[in-house]
Amino acid sequence: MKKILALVLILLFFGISFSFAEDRTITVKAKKFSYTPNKIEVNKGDHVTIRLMSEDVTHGLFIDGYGLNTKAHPGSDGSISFVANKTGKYAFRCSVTCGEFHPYMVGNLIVGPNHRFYFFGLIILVICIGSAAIPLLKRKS
Ligand SMILES: [Cu+2]
Repeated sequence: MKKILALVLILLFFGISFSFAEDRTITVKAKKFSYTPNKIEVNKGDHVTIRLMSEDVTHGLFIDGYGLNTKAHPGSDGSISFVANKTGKYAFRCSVTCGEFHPYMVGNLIVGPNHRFYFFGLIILVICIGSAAIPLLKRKS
């Protein structure tokens, strides 16, 4: 029983320190009037760095909901670093007026649930049920 408890604790420790969060660096290229990519998908808890590169004029990138902003000049990249602690779909838009179609320069940040968290939870649940069932099975035989 003590061994099983130790195993659960070790798994929890590894789960929390390694698997629940991932470092994600995404390079977004901005040019009149679009972003490439215009869809960024991460998981909740990820440490996200968005590097913004401009291919023509000065552009910005503002993330709704997170309230984060950066600017990129041609040859001088912008950068945003944050922890994706809110799930959902958030639009990001250009925060520097760059031309007539500037209001349409948008993309989406999608923060999904942390599947790894549930996966670890499931493993721990299986171990707990297993450890409870073994003494019962032994008693029967
Ligand atoms: Cu722009």
